[in-house]
Amino acid sequence: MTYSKFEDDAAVVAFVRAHTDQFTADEPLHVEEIGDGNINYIYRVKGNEGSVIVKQALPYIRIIGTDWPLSIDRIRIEAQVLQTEAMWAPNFVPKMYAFSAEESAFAMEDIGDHENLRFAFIERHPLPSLGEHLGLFLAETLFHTSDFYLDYETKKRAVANYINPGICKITEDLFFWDPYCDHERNSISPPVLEAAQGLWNDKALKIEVTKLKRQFMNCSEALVHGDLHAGSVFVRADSTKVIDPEFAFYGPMAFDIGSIIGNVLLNYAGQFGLAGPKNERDDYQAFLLGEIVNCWSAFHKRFTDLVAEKSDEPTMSQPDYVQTFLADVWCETVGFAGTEVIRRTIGLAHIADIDSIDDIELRAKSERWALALGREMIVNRHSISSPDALNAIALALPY
Ligand code: SR1
Ligand code: MG
Repeated sequence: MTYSKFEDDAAVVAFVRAHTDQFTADEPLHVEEIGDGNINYIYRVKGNEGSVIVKQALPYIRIIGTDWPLSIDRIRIEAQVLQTEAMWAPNFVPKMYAFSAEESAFAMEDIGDHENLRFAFIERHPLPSLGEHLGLFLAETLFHTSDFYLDYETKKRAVANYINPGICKITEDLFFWDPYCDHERNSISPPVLEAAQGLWNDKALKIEVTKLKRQFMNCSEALVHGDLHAGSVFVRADSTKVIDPEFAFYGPMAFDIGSIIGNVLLNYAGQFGLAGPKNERDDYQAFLLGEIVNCWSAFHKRFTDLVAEKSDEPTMSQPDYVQTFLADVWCETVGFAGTEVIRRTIGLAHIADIDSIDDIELRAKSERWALALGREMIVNRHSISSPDALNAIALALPY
């Protein structure tokens, strides 16, 4: 089958009318393409009152084109993951309305009353429940898709169902290889080149990154979101929604937790380059570090409670095992967070938190700070035993 982009607005409208009952038959619909992501096409379809979002995947990466082919099975995976997440964490994901394999597209709830977390961070919007919400989302989705909850057969069939090779290869390359060598995909600002070269020549670091890569490739622990950066989260003061699980697969729980914590720390780094009084920056950075603590605490507590309430697997439900397990997950979380911090600073896919700093020298200070923090997190993850210990490192690292 050949998959092609919706030809025009009428095709998007026809898709929505054929697959959902969100609009009346005679209601005029307006289509707007709103996607600013790297990979797919996203449309908002508005009626007289309501609206829906349509997402379409094509057999290649949108920002690169047909030179980088990518299986459209990712859209099937994304639709199924959104439905699985909705079973366990319904408040934290948009509702899925319909999926069509023929058009490699789905329609879902419009969460346009929320704003993207990346821009909320850059604007320093107050988000008092962010860490707690993310921790709960992670505990519910990761516990209920793991061996702590699923029986042996269901779990293994789920691992097979979510095999996502082309997508995982993107992460294997962009997180665990490109930033550690002089790769053509990297994007390195000239004043940061020397610091990047320091990483390329850092044998101890590269061995530790390879250990994390092995973990990413071989630890089929839970159905992870797989791309939990700030752009995949939408927020209001009282609500948090996680979108875009097209990178989902059975991987290490710590990869998700580390990805989002890495993004909090990247925004922390970007705060150094924002204008405004120092006390306001200090306050916002303190808020960010507090949300790392809140996220891990909420995850830890909810996961521990879920094991006590629902886990009957005889070995994993042994008293006290979960605390050993969570200590290991924290250690890996710190390492994966470090890889996210580094790859967003000198790899292919940068982030606005740092790239929007206009002054190249000021931006380079944030970038060098991020590289130093990321390295420390990867190499010394075994001795960074808690979120407080991690935050102490961020506070002590000179800018
Ligand atoms: C070519 S894809 C680049 C990045 O965009 C996605 O959102 C993932 O984060 C991926 O690494
Ligand atoms: Mg995405």
